[in-house]
Amino acid sequence: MMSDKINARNITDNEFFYGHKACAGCGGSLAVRMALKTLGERTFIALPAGCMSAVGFNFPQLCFANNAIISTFAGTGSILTGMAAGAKALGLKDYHVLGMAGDGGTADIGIQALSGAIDRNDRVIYICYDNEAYMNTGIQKSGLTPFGARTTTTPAGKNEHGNLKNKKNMFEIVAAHDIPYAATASIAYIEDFIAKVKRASEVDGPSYIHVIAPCPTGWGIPVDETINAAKKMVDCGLWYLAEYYAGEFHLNRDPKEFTDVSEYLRCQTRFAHLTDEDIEHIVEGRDAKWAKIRREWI
Ligand SMILES: Cc1ncc(C[n+]2csc(CCOP(=O)(O)OP(=O)(O)O)c2C)c(N)n1
Ligand code: SF4
Ligand SMILES: [Mg+2]
Repeated sequence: MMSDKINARNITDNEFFYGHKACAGCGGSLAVRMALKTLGERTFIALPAGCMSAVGFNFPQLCFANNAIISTFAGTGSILTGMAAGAKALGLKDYHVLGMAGDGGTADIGIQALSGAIDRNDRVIYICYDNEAYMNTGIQKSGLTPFGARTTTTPAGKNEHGNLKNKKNMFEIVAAHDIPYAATASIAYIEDFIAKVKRASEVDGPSYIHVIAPCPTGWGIPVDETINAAKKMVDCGLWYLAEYYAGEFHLNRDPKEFTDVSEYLRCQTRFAHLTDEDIEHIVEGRDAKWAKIRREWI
């Protein structure tokens, strides 16, 4: 897909999300900040219950320069439809309708509203910032929590080794709707993320971006390790950078060699309990997934 080049050098100096109360090193706040810098001031943003709305709307202080609203937890997709219809009815021109929801708000409680918005073919951009748990309420497991992660609802001890389920694949679930544009991203590969947000803004219909945004508080990493953790996740093959458009998947990055999975896992306290067998199981899952990707997408 073509789009005017926008990158870390020529992106605007204007800030649209500042003064918020996110923890130091919060990956989600970086995703919101960079998405809004890419899309600009005439972006109407909806955020459901979750960390980004909790830290962004502190009455009487609104931390968004844009027109921003908190949606119901389950309703991001449907509120985007309403915003798009409202803007059209007012005859507005040159604007974007953006939703930014967490992994719980997207893959669990908000999945049917998102599915409906895609089905209605509304011109809306939906970004899931994925920190792999319900962070705002104290780190509970979501449908996007990975295998082995310790959360308050998937404890780890002698007999239990954290979450027993694999992460849902929201990117491929969304692609199965035959959406005009979907992508995966990581805040560690910020130029790739920015370019994908720009492409999404050029689509005449719904678009979806799934961006990994580590949470130092929930992952148990130092606050200055957010980007490194996000990078390691891509480089060790537990996340991939891809797009879906015109009915096909496109892999954006195909590492010749993966970095060490255990190095990625062991830098986070949420995985501290994992045994060598657990890690072997995770590596096997990674290899099976990449074999399928390389067979079917390249
Ligand atoms: C209907 C409803 N159920 C539960 C809640 C409580 N709640 C608020 S934020 C949140 C966690 C959101 O998790 P996620 O979507 O992953 O976003 P994050 O907090 O991780 O940024 C929950 C459970 C709510 N506000 N509304
Ligand atoms: S708990 Fe995590 S996601 Fe929430 S504001 Fe803090 S770092 Fe960000
Ligand atoms: Mg979350």
